[in-house]
Amino acid sequence: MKNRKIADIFNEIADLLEIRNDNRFRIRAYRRAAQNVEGMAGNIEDLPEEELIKVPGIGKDLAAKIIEYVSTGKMAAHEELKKDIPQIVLTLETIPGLGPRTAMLLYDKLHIKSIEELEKLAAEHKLAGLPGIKAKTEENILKGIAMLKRGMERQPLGRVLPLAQDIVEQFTKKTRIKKIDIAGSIRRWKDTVKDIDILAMSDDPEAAMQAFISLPHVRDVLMHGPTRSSVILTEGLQVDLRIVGPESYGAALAYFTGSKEHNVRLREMAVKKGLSINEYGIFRVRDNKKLGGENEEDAYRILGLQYVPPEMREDRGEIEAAMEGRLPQLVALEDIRGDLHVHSKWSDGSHTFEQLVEAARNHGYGYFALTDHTQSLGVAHGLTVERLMDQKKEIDALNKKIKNFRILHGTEVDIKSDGSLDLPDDALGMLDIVVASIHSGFRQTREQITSRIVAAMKNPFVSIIAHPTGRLLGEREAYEVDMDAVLKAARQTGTAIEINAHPLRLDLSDAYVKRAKEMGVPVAISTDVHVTAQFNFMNYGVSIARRGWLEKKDVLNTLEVDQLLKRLKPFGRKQA
Ligand code: DGT
Ligand code: CA
Ligand code: ZN
Repeated sequence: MKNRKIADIFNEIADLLEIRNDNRFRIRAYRRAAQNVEGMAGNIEDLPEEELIKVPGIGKDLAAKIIEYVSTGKMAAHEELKKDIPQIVLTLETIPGLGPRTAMLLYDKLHIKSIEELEKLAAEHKLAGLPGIKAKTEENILKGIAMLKRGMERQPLGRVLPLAQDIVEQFTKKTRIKKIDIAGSIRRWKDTVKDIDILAMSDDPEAAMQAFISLPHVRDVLMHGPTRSSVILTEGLQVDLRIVGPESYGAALAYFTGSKEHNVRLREMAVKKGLSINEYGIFRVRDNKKLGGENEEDAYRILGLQYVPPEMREDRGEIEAAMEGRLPQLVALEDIRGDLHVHSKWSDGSHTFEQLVEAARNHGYGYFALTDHTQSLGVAHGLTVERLMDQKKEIDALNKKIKNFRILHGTEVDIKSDGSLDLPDDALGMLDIVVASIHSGFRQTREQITSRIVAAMKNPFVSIIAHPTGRLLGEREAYEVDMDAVLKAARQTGTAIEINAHPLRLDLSDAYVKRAKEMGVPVAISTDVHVTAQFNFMNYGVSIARRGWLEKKDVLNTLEVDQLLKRLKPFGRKQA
């Protein structure tokens, strides 16, 4: 599948155009195309031109470029642009927070040849004095480089999970496998992942291992044995495969799912009972009798614990809860009835209301909230009050036409730098739902950002705070914010908090989600759809909710629309 590769090239073309200070609409067109190609279902290389031009954001010109790439492995326009701009400028631009212009400037003035060189110069304050570079900029560059290095160690789950699934699929096609599971942090749905751990059962481990190390993804083989092999993928990630027999499959699955901290606690409990647990099974120490290990549940049962779902295995109190029989009944994907953060063509989304309704219905939903951006976000075609009212007319008309489905009219109102909202209250008051979020001023102090969000929550019409910490995994740290103060204000004002399910956001993160639950703050799990395929991200959001111990009753969008409107601030808003 070439979708990802083509999206990367379009993004790189946009970067190159940005470095050249090219037309911003042209730059935006490439970014939008990249977003749509990446979000497409199916292989882009299978589409003929007449189908390609139907993909939103792809016209004749970009369709031709895609076809050129599929048939030749290159895009002339991309190669041409790369000629003018040294590779190092693009490399510097991968440093989070460092824009294309600064990258070009650093190259022009200082002829920087590597990130290490830049790091050294910034640490020695040798950048200050260049146009536009202050002491604070040097500090931000150092932070960005540290983040880049960390990002290379851990990748977002949303990148790694599809890759892991692809490897499992290709592997099981090549050789006969009786059972296979992805274990480790991926099975626990941790937001970032270091490597891929796979466990399998086979009658012919040697043949299976041979098939594994010769998969097309494999760049290097680090270790090759009959029960364990390790490889490095062309994408740079390590994959460990272990093959075990049926008698200890469950024990191995529990062991390699982790977390290490959770497993350590289980082993300590075992020791106190005269038992021992390892990746082969659970044993009675006195006579070394094997008591279990075939199934993952065995150790929990023998220790007198409830079975702990993988997402909870972090030693955050789940062992105590399992001991006392009070593990929560975790929310599941099937419980979700709608999506409360959706963009359309009216702002920076790619689809029409009708297309969004069809896609939401295919997910079994009964509603979604249309929440386009507001006026101050010019690049995203944010809506003025006037356009918002036009939009309302269209939505009202469409709602009359469609059966058994409701579009809630809302907005994602920008919380401006001074804490005021980007639309007046009388406009907000006409909507079914208001989602508020921060899109600028990320470098304000902790006090400033906290009071901006609290001010937004005090507005009587703001129903939900979206992506509450603003992080972009691998690209941007969360802004400084006192989340405890935010959660407290959420509780006082009845405002809900979003788990943004976009796999590069996963914001709020799991630990804060658990805190929100403990404080009685309602949560919405939303995908922030910009292309219909992104409704699929709900899975990631639900997993974060599960990692935060949420049950169905803790999540607003498990409710049917009428119940939802009763529970959403301002409460008891007009009914359908
Ligand atoms: P990460 O960092 O995203 O790869 O996270 P994990 O949890 O996948 O960690 P990893 O790949 O180092 O190990 C996979 C599982 O294997 C881990 O969750 C528990 C188990 N494990 C690894 N090393 C140890 C160890 O030293 N002691 C114990 N008890 N378990 C271990
Ligand atoms: Ca791992
Ligand atoms: Zn949004």
